[in-house]
Amino acid sequence: MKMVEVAQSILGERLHNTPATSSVKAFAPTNIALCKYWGKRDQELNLPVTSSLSISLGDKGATTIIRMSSDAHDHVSLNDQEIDLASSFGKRLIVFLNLFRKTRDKFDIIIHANIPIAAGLASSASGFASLVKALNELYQWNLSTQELSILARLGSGSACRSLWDGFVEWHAGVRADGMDSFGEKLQATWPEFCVGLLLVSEKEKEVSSREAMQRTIETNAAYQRWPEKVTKDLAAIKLAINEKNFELLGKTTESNALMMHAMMLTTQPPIQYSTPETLALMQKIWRLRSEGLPVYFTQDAGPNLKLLFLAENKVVLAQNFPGMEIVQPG
Ligand code: 2P0
Repeated sequence: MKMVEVAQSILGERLHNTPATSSVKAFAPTNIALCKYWGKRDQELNLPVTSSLSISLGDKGATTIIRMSSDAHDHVSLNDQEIDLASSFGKRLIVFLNLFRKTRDKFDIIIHANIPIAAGLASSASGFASLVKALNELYQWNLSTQELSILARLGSGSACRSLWDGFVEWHAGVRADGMDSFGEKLQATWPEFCVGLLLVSEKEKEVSSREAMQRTIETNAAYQRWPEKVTKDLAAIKLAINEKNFELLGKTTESNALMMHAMMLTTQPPIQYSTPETLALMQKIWRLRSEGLPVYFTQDAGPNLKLLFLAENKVVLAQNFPGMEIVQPG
């Protein structure tokens, strides 16, 4: 099934709605996966091989302001920089926008993210999620959050988890049209749970996660073991959240991220997002842990680390990692 058919089946007659003449605004949080999404079963619809689970970062994310363009052209800016609509990301964005509008409809879109872009911290998740929420307002679709999650996934897989606060599971689903592949908020909350954003570099990554996951599937036989690992890790992480078992959550999350990066290292050609600084930080985290401090990390498609710890250890972690931004999403 093609993207355009998915959009049509969700929106139906609403594809003919008249857009608002005034501008509308929507926010979506960024999310950090505790159990990672790595690999697609359908590249066009961003359907994942496995389910995944994330935590949304409260008021850290992206705000999208959208209105109809007055000059018959699209204009998109991200943090006050015009996006080149002929670039690969620009083209992807236009394909996405074209799913929802008549040919003559052009947009002015302003996106502001309060987290570093393309450094494996922001990803495109909060951008696409806030864009879909803004389009829902602009065209008065009145879609459910689940339907918005499916549409956001068409822009970027992990965006389907950015429609909710707190812990969110993305169900992989089995259907070819992906109508059963969307996010769902877990009921459990964990007010003491903290995420520390440890920025190693804000440089744009050389290999996109889209390309990296595809290369892993195509060239690494070890990927066969990934779905089994995710099934176990997902169950352990959900149990840990329900029982507030921080050690189980931390060690499972860290191991999940390390297997994802181990697979990338043994892919052809190899992909390494870690820098010497990333590796030194990992060593420091392991040392602190061996000295009795309950701190774990996760890492996405970039050199930065996200530390996981409880609020009672905020002060000591801030002392050990000066400059780390601490978010307490619950
Ligand atoms: C995740 N990542 O679960 C994983 C872990 C990065 C590492 O989802 O191709 O921007 O748009 O579906 O969602 C980043 O990849 O990829 C990502 P597409 P996406 O958060």
